Amino acid sequence: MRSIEHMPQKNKKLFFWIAIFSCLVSISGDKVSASYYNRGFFADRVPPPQLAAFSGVTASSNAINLTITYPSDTSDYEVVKIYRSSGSTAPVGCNGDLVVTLSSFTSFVYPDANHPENGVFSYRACIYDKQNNVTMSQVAQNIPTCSGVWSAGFCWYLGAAASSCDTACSSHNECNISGTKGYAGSGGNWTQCKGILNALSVTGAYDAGDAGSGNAGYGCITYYNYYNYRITDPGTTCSAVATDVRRVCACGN
Ligand SMILES: [Ca+2]
Repeated sequence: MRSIEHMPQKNKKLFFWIAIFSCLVSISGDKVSASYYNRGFFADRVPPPQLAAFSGVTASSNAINLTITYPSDTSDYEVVKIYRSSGSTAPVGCNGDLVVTLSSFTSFVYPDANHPENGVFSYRACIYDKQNNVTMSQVAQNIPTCSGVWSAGFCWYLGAAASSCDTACSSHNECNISGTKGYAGSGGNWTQCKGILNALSVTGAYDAGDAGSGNAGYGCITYYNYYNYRITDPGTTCSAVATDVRRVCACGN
């Protein structure tokens, strides 16, 4: 067989164009190019396919069930990491608290029982392939149940007179100290306390604002229909009982 150098000029050109055409054919077909990727002929720069579905729901006290539905083809999946953020703002990128790392891909319900408090949590799955290409999933968010008044990420109740928040929340999945103290009580501010009082339809009473020490840890309260105020010190507790006043309590649901 003659080498290329000894071909007539016409044959060289034909040989050249056949070679170019063959290359184009082999890299244009999806299947062909995928097999080249898989064999490592080219670096895989194609991120894995999206999850088919991703959702969350409050299941029980401090437990959120995440339903993870995989696409029909997970051959490009190497690992799936699920991240969580507190509140309704989703994790930005693949950051936040790592909830779980998954390496087998059968659709299932993952119970997240390690989140810090009741309330809204947002989740995002990051799907990696072998080359570390990543696809960020849809955002999943638990939908909290609240029989009281939902505001600022907490479920609020107005306790009865001479009732602690532990009592007010006894049939509502416990007193939530992050809301009771941290948002409306001693850890929050008067504007937030007043906002929740208004949300609870406590109107017509005089807004006395912040009040100092000397009382137990009542936090945000209304003194019947005369005064609304916030005890700033000592720190608000769930157990404090305030004679003659009604406490603002964040509960679990
Ligand atoms: Ca890939």
